[in-house]
Amino acid sequence: MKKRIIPVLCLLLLNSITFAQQANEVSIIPKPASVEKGIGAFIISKHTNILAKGADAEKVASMFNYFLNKKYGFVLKINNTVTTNVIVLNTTLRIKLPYEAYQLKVTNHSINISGERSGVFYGVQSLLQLIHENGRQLSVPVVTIDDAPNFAYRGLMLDVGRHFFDIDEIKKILDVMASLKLNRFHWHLTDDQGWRLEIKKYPKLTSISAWRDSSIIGGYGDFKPFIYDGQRSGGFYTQDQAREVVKYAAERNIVVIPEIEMPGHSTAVLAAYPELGNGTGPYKVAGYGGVFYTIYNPGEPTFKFLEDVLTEVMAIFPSKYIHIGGDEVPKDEWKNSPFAQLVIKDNHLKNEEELQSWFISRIEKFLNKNGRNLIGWDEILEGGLSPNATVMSWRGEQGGIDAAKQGHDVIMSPGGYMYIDHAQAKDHTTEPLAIGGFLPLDVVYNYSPRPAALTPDQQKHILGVQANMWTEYIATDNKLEYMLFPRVAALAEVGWTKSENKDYKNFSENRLPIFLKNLERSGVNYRIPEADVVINNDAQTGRKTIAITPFIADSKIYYTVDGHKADNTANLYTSPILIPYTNGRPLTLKYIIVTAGNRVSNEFIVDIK
Ligand code: TNX
Repeated sequence: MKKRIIPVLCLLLLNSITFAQQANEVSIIPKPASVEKGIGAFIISKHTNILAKGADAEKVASMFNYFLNKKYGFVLKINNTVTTNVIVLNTTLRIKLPYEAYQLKVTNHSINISGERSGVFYGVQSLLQLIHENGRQLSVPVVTIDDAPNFAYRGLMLDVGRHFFDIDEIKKILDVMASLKLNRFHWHLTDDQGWRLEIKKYPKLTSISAWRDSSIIGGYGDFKPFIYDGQRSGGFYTQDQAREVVKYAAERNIVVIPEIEMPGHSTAVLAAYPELGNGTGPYKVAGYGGVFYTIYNPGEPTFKFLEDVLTEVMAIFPSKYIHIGGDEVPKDEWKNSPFAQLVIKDNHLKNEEELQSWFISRIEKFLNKNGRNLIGWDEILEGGLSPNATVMSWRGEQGGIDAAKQGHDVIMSPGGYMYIDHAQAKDHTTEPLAIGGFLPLDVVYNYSPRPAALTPDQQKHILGVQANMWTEYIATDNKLEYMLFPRVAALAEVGWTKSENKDYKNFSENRLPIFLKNLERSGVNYRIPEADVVINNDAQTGRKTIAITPFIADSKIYYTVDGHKADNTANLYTSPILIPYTNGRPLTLKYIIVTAGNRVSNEFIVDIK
């Protein structure tokens, strides 16, 4: 008898644990435009086939198998004759859907996804998120989804100049980006602290500029004077590796936009080619972050160098856009340089701002001549915008607003909403070292990239949105992923989902937990969000209670209220905590969250008043 009760109990327990993921649940990030739920489910078995209609569909079918295999360890047969128990990928619709839009129809007998290649790929990503695992069975709820993006440009920038991340890590991030329907990977390849791309014509860029001999420990303000670790670090991508990343991204509907910084943030180049500076050397690859005075001189050899570099860059990256930086350029060196002053005079420029603008316009002409468009940070507005430039607005939205009013395209990436290098808690002592600031998940989520200050016509210039990951304080893959997730999931919904369909509560409470479980399963690190902590009056005892609800329902909470550290030796939370008699003295709740997969959160600290 006893023997039978235990499995039944286990089943019941399992059942309640997986409650949030019941077979009829539709949990997709970013939230689709329209979802109509039906009754029943399609069961994916080993006998299920993929039917690919169209050459593009065949390519998507193999990507579908890539993701299936990664998550569940099997692939489906691609078979063009079957009619039942089939997943149809169709890129041959006569009435074409717009780019990236798709229709996904799940019945009890078949699944149909149609659109153009990009759309079918995204339909597959939605399907992957719809799959529920019940024991060894995979089921997909009956549903009809019609979906299309709100913005064409949905980007993530990664700074590999400050710290180098290898291509395996880049690919890992590209996989998550694809699942979130993000389609632009802005690769910040050069900075004062490192040059990361092999350039055949200038080998010293990788033998010298790619390496710093030391880095400061702690944050910029932690030790004055700085304390250095004395560790050489750096790295670079070969052109073959960069091409591999471009291909890998393209298979996932992601365009890689390379950034080559100029005329500032270029100290690492000057360390190898000091003749491109303003005579203020010797230069050294920087060992700390910040804004550096050492910039390129505006001479012909500099343009020759940059055009040579960009020529190799364009041969690797087919992207229509090439990012040329342009941010944070102190003009002091140009003010003090007789040569730079001569260039100003010869070209009838008013000042150093106009010299920068002249500099960028020359580069723009070169890119345009080669069929490419220039993107720059919003400082490129100063001294006049190059005629065809697209502006990435980071110092708030104003740069973007000004540029759109002048008829230029804009990507919104304002610091207050999209700088995911900022800390994820107000109390920095509970977080790993970050650059500072405070950018919680809900602030990212609630950002809307179409400023009300623009007319509907001007708003058409807002191509989309991007979050930026600057890495001066991020040296490990684990920390990079911790800073990226879950905020990048919020970014995805900002870029894809129409404002009227956005709802933070639904995102964070219903869908995010499932997304985080999937991340955990694919070995991606993330920050475990704070639990919901609510103080209530207990009707029975008349005493106050603290209720703690973690985002991920089957996690454990360990807590203290006596001021001591919360770790796995602390009290296990099972039901609301009765607040002790304090005679008016303040108490502090400390708790940690441990997920079912044994990931441990930071210690969270809440004052109880
Ligand atoms: C500003 S945003 C920078 C970066 C820093 C970042 C730190 C921008 C175009 N430039 O060089 O890493 O702030 O948040």
